[in-house]
Amino acid sequence: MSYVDEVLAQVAAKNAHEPEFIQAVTEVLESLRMVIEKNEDTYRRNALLERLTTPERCILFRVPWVDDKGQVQVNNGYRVQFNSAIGPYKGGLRLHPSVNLSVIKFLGFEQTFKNSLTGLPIGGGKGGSDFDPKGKSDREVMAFCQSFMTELYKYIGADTDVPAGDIGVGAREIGYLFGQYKRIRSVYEGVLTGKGLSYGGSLARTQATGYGLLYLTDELLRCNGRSLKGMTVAVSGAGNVATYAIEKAWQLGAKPVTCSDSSGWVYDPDGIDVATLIDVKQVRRARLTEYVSARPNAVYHQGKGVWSTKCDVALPCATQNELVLDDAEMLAANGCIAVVEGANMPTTLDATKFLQTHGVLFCPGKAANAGGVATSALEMSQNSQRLSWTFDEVDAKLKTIMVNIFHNLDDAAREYGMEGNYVAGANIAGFKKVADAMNAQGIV
Ligand code: NDP
Ligand code: 2IT
Repeated sequence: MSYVDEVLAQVAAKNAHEPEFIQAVTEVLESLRMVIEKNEDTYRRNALLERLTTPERCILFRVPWVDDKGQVQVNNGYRVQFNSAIGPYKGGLRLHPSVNLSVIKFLGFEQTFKNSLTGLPIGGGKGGSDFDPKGKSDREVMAFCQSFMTELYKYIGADTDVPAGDIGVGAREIGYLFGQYKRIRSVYEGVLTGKGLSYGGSLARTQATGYGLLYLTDELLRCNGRSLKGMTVAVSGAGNVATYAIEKAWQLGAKPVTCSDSSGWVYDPDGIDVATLIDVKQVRRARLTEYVSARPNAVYHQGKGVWSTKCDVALPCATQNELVLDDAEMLAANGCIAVVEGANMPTTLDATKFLQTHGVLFCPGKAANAGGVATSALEMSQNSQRLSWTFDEVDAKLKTIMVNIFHNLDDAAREYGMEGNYVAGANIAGFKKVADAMNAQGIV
């Protein structure tokens, strides 16, 4: 049996109850076959793949907090410190009822490769809780965040592990988490990113994931003889990534026509209005039905269905496994030319394969959404320097990083005779730097 197959079988057996983690590992290891085969004996002897697929540390903890009725609630807290070969652990915190160890491990594993692709010195980590911020008062969210940090602070620090936002964690939650860390540790340091601008945040971090997604999409299309100008774009999600992807799509001459949340989706024939979307989702924290009330031509559909929209480019920006084989078939049949992932692992393995074999350009999230964490690393640099850069400076660095990421994937795929396979390109380019660093640091 090849070394890759041996490790895949081991990972599946050892993590049998963790489907998302097995899915992420399968995607990566399958596309590393050619790289591994070149050095199979050394890698096997050093158990490189076993080490790469086993988190350095998983921290699981109880998060008790008191709700507005005086009732004590208990949630599960997680921080998976996956790989610190190239820098301190770095990755977001997710607050969503679907969070479990499998989800956090898959995200931490992906983050390791993504962070490597940014070219910046950050290792991979992820955390979160099954706490649902929806429908909670500000006080309840604060109580949860303070309790979560009261345990988490023991394991993090500006040079150790630097969490940030993800689903359900935005400026409000980062503020409460930062306040509690500072209170307990009496240290004012860049221990979290995505901070508010008045206490060490970076300009353009809020926009970075969505903007970066579009910078990469623009370069991908340009290098394939196309352009975003005049294209119709279907976007899923209505949160941080989706909102600023929609904003940048407009700025680059495209027309974004959809967005979605966990209840339903919107088609706006005039294009999604960013100000209305921000008012509904960020200011009022309301459902997308409110968007349609403000935009008479827009149509609201209950449930799933965003990928049935005729579009040139599809940008899944909500959550994992939201674009399945049926969706891929519909997109291809409707003439979609590119699927670029804003979310982490939004496309299932069979849907990815279908798109790749039916002439649809496909770029995975670990490359396409890396602008968020890259800008987080820029926030860390600014905090260390005790300086802050202008919006345009950060945005220009972000754009350069995204264009470089695309060319790294493209070059890596070509080097191994898989031109246009950006999944393989991303995994190979991300893997090489981490593997080099792990080899250099001995058996740890
Ligand atoms: P937000 O919480 O801001 O928004 C998430 C959006 O996705 C919301 O519209 C939410 O709907 C929807 N959503 C979440 N879970 C589900 C679900 N299970 N089913 C259907 N819809 C769902 O999160 P972000 O925009 O920050 O994150 C979106 C994706 O991008 C995630 O995969 C995240 O890991 C990834 N990502 C985020 C980065 C960042 O910087 N924030 C960086 C890189 C990747 P509702 O409003 O109903 O909750
Ligand atoms: O998935 C991701 O890359 C993020 N949620 C952002 C992580 C970060 O540290 O900014």
